[in-house]
Amino acid sequence: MRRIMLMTICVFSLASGPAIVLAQSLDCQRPIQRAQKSVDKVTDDLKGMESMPKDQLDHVRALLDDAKKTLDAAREGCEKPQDDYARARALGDAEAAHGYATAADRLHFTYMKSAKGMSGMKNMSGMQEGKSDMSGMSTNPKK
Ligand SMILES: [Cu+2]
Repeated sequence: MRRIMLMTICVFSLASGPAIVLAQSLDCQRPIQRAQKSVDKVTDDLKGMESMPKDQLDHVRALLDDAKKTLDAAREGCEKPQDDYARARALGDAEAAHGYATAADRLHFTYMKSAKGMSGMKNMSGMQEGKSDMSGMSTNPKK
């Protein structure tokens, strides 16, 4: 009886937490869209960045490549998932892709911050004075 009580409480708290709404869904489409947005943003930000030191550019691109690769894997798994496990794997890949893109974005931002006065960096979104938040980094209008 006590065990049933505990289980009931457990199930209840699982169903009621705000973060749990996400945890209950195996939808991989929306995470893929989010990851694609992040990849697009980093790709856009890299335009006109040829004056960056090559090793830095390579590092950002390496992370961006990882993001693209995992995003491809997520798409593949999400398009025709055999079962919930496949769906969950696609979801994991999509989240990983978003993570790599975020890392690329932040690394780029970090490099840019320490390269003040470099020409060609003015177009980099987020480089305006007083902006340190990554979410405000992109100045390009949303496509
Ligand atoms: Cu830059």
